[in-house]
Amino acid sequence: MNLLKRTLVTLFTGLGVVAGASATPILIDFEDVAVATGTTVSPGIMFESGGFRFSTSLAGTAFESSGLALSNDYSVGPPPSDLYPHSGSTYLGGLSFARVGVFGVSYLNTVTMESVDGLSFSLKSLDAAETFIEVTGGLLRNITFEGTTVSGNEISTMIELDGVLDGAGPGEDFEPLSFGADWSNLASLSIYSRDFFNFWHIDNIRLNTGEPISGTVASSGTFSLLILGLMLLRRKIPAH
Ligand SMILES: [Ca+2]
Ligand SMILES: [Ca+2]
Repeated sequence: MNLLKRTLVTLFTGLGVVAGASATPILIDFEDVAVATGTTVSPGIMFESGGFRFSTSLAGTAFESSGLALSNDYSVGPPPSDLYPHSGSTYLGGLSFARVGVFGVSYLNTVTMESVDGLSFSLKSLDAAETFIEVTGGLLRNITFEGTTVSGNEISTMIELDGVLDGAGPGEDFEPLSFGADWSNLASLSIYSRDFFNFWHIDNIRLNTGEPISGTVASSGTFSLLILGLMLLRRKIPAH
């Protein structure tokens, strides 16, 4: 194979790595995590579901086992003393913040999700719900979502929940939330609430995975190959 042919093969192979990437739809419904019906468990500071890793920013604090909760039709008592949402399945809960005593130091709990395989992703939709616990006196009313793109840009939205929560059994506790095209090419998604001291809940996260995040490096590598190829070709062409 002569130099020109070798160079072209190398270039097209490199470009093919980038052009071959395609979006893959994913549903994260948390059913791949074993949680017995009627219970809630702490997965610790992180867990994996649907090829994604979920972690809490409370890791390293005295509250690190409180940041994440996986519940499956869990209910402490009959309404209105305790109302956990119902989705007929397992869902993820995130504590809004942890605090030392009633007026002590507070730690905002941010739950971050990212691809285990280092893939970028586009968030499409998810189901979200609140919790009401009468003994603590309040209803968590909003959730904030913050996406960080592969290129480092950030996108954020705070969503007011509908306040509809009737606890165990079929109901309308969870509401569907949709995300537009701006929520594409994400490297990570962070979820938190600065609202009332309580849990927010999500289930059925729909997204499309894309290129490996290191694909941006691959792209750079492809351009390096292009420059190298042009240099080699230039050396091959006799000077006038
Ligand atoms: Ca589920
Ligand atoms: Ca609701």
